Amino acid sequence: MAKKALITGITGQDGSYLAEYLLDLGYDVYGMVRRSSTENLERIDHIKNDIEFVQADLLDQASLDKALDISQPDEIYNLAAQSFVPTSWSQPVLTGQFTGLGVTRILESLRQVCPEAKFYQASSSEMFGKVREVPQTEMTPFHPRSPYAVAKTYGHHITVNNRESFGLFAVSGILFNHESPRRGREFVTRKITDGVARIKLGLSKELALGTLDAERDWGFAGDYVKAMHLMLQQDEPDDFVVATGTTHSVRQFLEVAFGHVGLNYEDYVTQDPRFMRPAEVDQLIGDNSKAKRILGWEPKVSFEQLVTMMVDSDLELLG
Ligand code: NAP
Ligand code: G4F
Repeated sequence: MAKKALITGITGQDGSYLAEYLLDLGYDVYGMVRRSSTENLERIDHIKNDIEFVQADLLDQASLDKALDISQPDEIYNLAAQSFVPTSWSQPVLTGQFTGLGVTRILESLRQVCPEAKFYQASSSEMFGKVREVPQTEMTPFHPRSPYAVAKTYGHHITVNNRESFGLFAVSGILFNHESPRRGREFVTRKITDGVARIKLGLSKELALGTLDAERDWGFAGDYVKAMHLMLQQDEPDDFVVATGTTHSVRQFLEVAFGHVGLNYEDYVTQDPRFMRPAEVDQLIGDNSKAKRILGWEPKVSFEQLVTMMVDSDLELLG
């Protein structure tokens, strides 16, 4: 019999890649979606007929109970969250509710409805924040720098706590930034590749950004969802850092993206205080040796391949 997976956040970037991957592996895929006045399935339009949708919201316990009861999953991937860091300063309570307490709600449902199900929590390198060591490993202490990161740190600890308290197969994937042509346009990578395409096609004249000095360990989302799946196939539940082990600045991203279409970013990019953050995470770089050793996982797409893939996709979309 086919395995059943429930994905929360299936309409998001990672949800779409994970759903594709699990369908290819022969899973029955259930996607949790929240009610919206307009359909919001662009990223999964090509596979939507292969997915069973269940309506629920991370804020509503009864709806989560029902979603788990309907799907009776073998595996739950909790990807749903308010995931944009700047919004977490303007909506800190909502972010805490979705991104933090939402994890407890779904774990409570799991314990009541399907305690044998394996659980994946989408944790984040943002938890390392003002980093205590370089590179960051599974043992590096957390120092979150935004309400988002604080909420994710709670989600991480409540996942580990449920594992230790109740013996659940519950794991936390500490994923560093991962991008793709399906990335939301407000995140810096997609904002840049969309901006490059607009400028190249004569639709725009400049691109306003915040800091260009921040450095991130950027990988490809399509690679990272495979690590999520591998974590749930292990004999013992455990937490893993998923990263490329390399870091680049926003400025370097700009150089590659503009350079790919024969332009110099310095001619187009301006800096706007509106995009500066109250507290910045200056540099992230992950040590993926545990994931390599135990999961046999490694990233396939390089930084340059990622940037050019995103620029080419945006040129095609807008062209
Ligand atoms: P994303 O594109 O922003 O997708 C977020 C998803 O969560 C969307 O499907 C959204 O649904 C759903 N959602 C938000 N609030 C909800 C609620 N109250 N109830 C039900 N669903 C809700 O995020 P992503 O980049 O795919 O990331 C997936 C997860 O990994 C997130 O938890 C994120 O915080 C975490 N993460 C991401 C990265 C990264 O670099 N991408 C790195 C580390 C961790 P709607 O479509 O209805 O808005
Ligand atoms: O693309 P970003 O908004 O991603 P950020 O804050 O690193 O968070 C992403 O990755 C996390 C994993 O580490 C996830 F947990 C989280 O959900 C999300 O997916 O910003 C990256 C960097 C920051 O330092 C930011 O200050 O780019 C800098 N930046 C400079 N100008 C900008 C801009 N970021 C955005 N969004 N927009 C700008 O104009």
